[in-house]
Amino acid sequence: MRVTAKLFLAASGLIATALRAQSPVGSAPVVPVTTTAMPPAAAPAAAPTLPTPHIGQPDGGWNLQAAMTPIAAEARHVVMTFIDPIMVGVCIVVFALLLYTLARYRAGRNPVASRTSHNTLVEVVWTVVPVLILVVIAVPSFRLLANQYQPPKAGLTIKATGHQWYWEYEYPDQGGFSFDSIILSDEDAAKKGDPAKLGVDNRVVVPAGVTVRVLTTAADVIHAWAIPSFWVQMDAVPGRVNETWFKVDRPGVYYGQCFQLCGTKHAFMPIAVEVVPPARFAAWVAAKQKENGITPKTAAASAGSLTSTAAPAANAAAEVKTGVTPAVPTVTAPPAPAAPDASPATAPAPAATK
Ligand SMILES: [Cu+2]
Repeated sequence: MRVTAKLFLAASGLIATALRAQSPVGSAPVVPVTTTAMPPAAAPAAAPTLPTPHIGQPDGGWNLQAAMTPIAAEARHVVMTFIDPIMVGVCIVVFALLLYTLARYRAGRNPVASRTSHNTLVEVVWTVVPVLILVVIAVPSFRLLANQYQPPKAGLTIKATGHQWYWEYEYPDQGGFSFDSIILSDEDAAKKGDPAKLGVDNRVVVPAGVTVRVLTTAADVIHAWAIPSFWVQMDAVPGRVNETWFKVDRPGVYYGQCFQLCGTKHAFMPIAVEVVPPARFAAWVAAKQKENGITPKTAAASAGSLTSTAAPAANAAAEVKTGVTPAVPTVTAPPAPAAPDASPATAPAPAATK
């Protein structure tokens, strides 16, 4: 028993040394988003964006998907360089102790069984060491959680409603148009360049570099809106609205799925998010508004409350596309509550947002 205790102590010392060597707590540099390269010049508005292999979709590997948002980069760093090594270390120690015990205390070597039933030192060690490990893990985990729940000011709000078994999207600040997003057959997905089982007929389109707030709800049972490469997963619950957010700088197509068992076709309601340059987003919004007979009343309504510096250009592009004379924003509503980071370009907040 004394030998076991010594082994335990040695093992916990090893873990402590390993943790110190890792030492990501406190000084952890936030890993930048791994891929910031922009694709070639923006394609014409009509052509759908093609996904990039291994980006924003499962690639059969063991690791988490490449991070496409700052939060995903931070989460990936916490998991892969911090929690994974601790898990591997714990497994090695536990299995080594198990093997040692099996060999050392086998019946053949111990004809007279030990009657030991209690060892204070060992009991203290196997209680304190796991507690310390959990405390060490808690520090970066809580920091990540806090960052996730302190989103920057949103530039665009979209609403995702889960149905059995498809998603419906609404753009409340762009005139409130909505559309359904339904899975494509494997043949149609291949034609469009989408991975099998992940392609949809209508993708969610959002502008690059803009913080997007996603409101999730459901019309029948509980679903969940999730994009692994964004580190976003939020339940969509009937009768209530949840909120999550993401900000992606790199234009491209990113896939997710419903993450809540919601019925027989749970696996067949994928999510495809197409991130496009702001000007192209404005053109897409204008086309959608035209299709739905929505006339943007003000410049602000055409591109919503995009707060990035690209917003004015986006508005202009939307006006050109719709042929709407940009009514000088007759702002009657008081300016939105002054947020410290509110840019002057966003002053004309859409009057009818809710
Ligand atoms: Cu679902």
